[in-house]
Amino acid sequence: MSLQDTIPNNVDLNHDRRLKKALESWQPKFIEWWKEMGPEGFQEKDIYLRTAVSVDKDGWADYKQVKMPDYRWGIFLTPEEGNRKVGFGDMIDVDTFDEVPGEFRNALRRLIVTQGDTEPGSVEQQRLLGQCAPSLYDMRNLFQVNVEEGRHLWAMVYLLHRFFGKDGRDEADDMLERRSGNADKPRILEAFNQPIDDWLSFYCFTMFVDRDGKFQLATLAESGFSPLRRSCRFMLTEEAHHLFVGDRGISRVVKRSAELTRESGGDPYSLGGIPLNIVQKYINYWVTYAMDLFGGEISSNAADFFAAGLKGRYNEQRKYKDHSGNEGEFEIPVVQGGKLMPRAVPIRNAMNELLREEYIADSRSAIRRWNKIIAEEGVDFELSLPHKRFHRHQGEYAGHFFNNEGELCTEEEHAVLTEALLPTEADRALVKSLMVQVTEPGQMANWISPPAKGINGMPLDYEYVKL
Ligand code: BYC
Ligand code: FE
Ligand code: FE
Repeated sequence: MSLQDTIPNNVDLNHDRRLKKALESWQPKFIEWWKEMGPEGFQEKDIYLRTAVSVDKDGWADYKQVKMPDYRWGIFLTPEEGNRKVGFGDMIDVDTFDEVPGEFRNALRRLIVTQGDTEPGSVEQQRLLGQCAPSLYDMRNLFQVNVEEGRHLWAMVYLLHRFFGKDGRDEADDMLERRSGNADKPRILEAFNQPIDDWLSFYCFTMFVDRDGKFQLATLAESGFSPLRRSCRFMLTEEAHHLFVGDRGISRVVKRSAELTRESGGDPYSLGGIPLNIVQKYINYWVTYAMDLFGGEISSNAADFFAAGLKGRYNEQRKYKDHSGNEGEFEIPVVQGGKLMPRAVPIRNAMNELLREEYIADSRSAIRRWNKIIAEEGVDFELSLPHKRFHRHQGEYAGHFFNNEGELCTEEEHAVLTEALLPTEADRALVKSLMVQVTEPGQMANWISPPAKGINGMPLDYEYVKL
């Protein structure tokens, strides 16, 4: 573990001088990008942040007040485990690879670049949110998420520099060139080009888009390419906090909205709260973009990744007996002659859909918890997940129109549904009108209820950001 180095790491950078030099020349470009595209207006403030300082199960994190540009972005891989065999695909029981096999070079590079590109994308999307944070507690959580997404970029850039030579260095530079939402050089995946300019969007994003991160990272954490597997394992420990921020954020909004719905007799906005049907629309919006992130329902890319032992299934080792992925088929409805018809697809080609199903099940359990909160307030309203075919831009269902029951519909019907089920300009304006920055320690904006407790055992009214 080299924590004092300019780049904290547990990959023995000191013994690879060329790599170290290459990363040290990328570092100032990263910092420049961070200052330009990271959280606006808070770079010189002291923030109570957690920094990764080791990969031990207990106590890998150090909490203290730091300025974001001084955050110790480092390279951390979980330790090599005992069993060092590829766990699935065509190479089961072959030794895991510590170097990139030539025939998988392009596939691996694509996976790493796609993963890496999301990280700075999310930081860019969230850069103005500090200015309307509902509390110092939330503001700090936002910045914590942001610095960790920055570290996730470092994790992927390390792999690019270490294993992909000049191509890898070029890709690492391009990560700092693309920009969320930019027409000429957008981020690769569409969810990372959608604006996030209010906190309801932020919570939905960390709940539902970071959750795609959890599932994608989990499949890469099964990878036969050891450095990728070990990088993603450690990223997952940080990801848990991002999901916490999203899940609890929505819980707190839902609780406050339900309270104000009850108190106002059905018009929470009159008391400064967000109507629950608007919360539902925001959920629909972000979940449908998250559905796209799993890629095509039927994908030869996914089959190739699996065959090569690069990207497994969720909980591949724990959940499945057959790891070849050659047994059985998965039925996927496809559009044929204007109708939805079942098609039996070999499991390997259905990997994206299997993962999407895992994601849906995970998200459903959160929806159930939120509905309990609403019921406890005595309000008659139920949240739900949108149908996986509704409002899709990628895969089998893109280019067709589906209603929220998953049935084909006409373009006109779809336009009406879009208006009813996705945030309108007026909805967005309403939410935005409630976004006011609250800077008094311990105080909350009126539209959200307080969290159950503070961070790392600190009181709720601790000054998490010193303004
Ligand atoms: N937008 O065979 P297909 C996270 C492209 S989130 C735009 O259907 P495949 C985070 C696709 O690239 C986790 N393009 O899909 C969260 C392909 O293009 P080419 C991110 C898309 O390849 C919050 C074509 O369509 N990690 O970490 O099986 C904050 C056909 O592709 C989209 C990963 O995604 C889209 N949504 O699967 C911060 C893991 N979907 O090759 C961070 C790495 C597909 O024809 N990536 N396309 O030009 C992958 O595993 C796969 O690339 C995907 C796509 C699952 C994304
Ligand atoms: Fe991340
Ligand atoms: Fe994340």
